[in-house]
Amino acid sequence: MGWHTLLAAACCLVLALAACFPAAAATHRLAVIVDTDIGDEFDDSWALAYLLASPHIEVKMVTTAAHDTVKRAHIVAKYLTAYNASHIPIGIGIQQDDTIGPLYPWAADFPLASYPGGVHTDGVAAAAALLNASPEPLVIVALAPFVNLAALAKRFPAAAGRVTLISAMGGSIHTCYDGKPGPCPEYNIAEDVSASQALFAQTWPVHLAPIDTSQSTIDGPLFRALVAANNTADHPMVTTLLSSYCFWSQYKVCGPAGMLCCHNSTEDLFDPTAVFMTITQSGLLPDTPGLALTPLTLRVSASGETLSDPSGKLVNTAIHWLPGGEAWFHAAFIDTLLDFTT
Ligand SMILES: [Ca+2]
Repeated sequence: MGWHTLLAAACCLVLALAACFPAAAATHRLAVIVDTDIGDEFDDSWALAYLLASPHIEVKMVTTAAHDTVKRAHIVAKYLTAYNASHIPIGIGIQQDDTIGPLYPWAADFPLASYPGGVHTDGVAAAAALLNASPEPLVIVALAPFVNLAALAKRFPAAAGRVTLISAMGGSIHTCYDGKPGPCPEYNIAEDVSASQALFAQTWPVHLAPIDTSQSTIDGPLFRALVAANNTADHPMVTTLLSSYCFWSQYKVCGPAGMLCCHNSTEDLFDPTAVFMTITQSGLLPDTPGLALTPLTLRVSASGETLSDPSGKLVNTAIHWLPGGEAWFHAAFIDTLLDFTT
């Protein structure tokens, strides 16, 4: 019995879902560009793995966004190489300063210059060239402050016009962090308000996964399935993820048993929720319980709130889970990581 079958059976049992997973094989894949600020919070690392492991997604390029985008490119290159995906080009986004999170030393010595897929020093121009040349529609999965996307719209409007969808983590509608009442300034929106306002000024369709639905963690049997796969030959993705997660969390220990926190649960899964939204809204997984997208007209305030405004931008916003949707997401996320083989 394979991991997929095992976990599907387990999740059916644990979560009392009527049926767990559709067939993993996909006849068509959604082509995406991923824009990420990987290296700060760990959810980008989970999200990048989820995108690469999903049979429904084809990653065409990864661009790095916000603060030190060169250092982020080292992290992306190390992950893509570990996942046997080093054919995917990397675009270095707009460098703002040398700020980077705790994951960077994990990848600091990775040789960018010899990365097989190529590293573009002007990642915004590279994304524009890809958009112009692509024979298929491209979705941008936006997991970071919108610095690069605002630059894309300003510098390359024709290419920006070819974006079929921005599928983003961002915003706060009714709920703020840790269940507090919203709206409030959410990081991806508020970090660069002018960029977010520029994003909202474009005509491109936007799907948004706000804090309302995207702050959750996984622990318990599902997370233990990941830990059980750690350091096994069949699961190099899980092994890479957990080793980098433990590095990021500085090998902190939780509880009296001396367990590493990184072997106990995920951190908040903001960005993976946006990936789940991207997959389930693609039409490639009909009849999947997931996120209910509600058309809202929103504007970005000067302080970075996403406020209802009749004259604002129409944004399909994931403010509710369908019944069973969040449990389905958690199980499908873990299962996808476990099913991945290089
Ligand atoms: Ca992010």
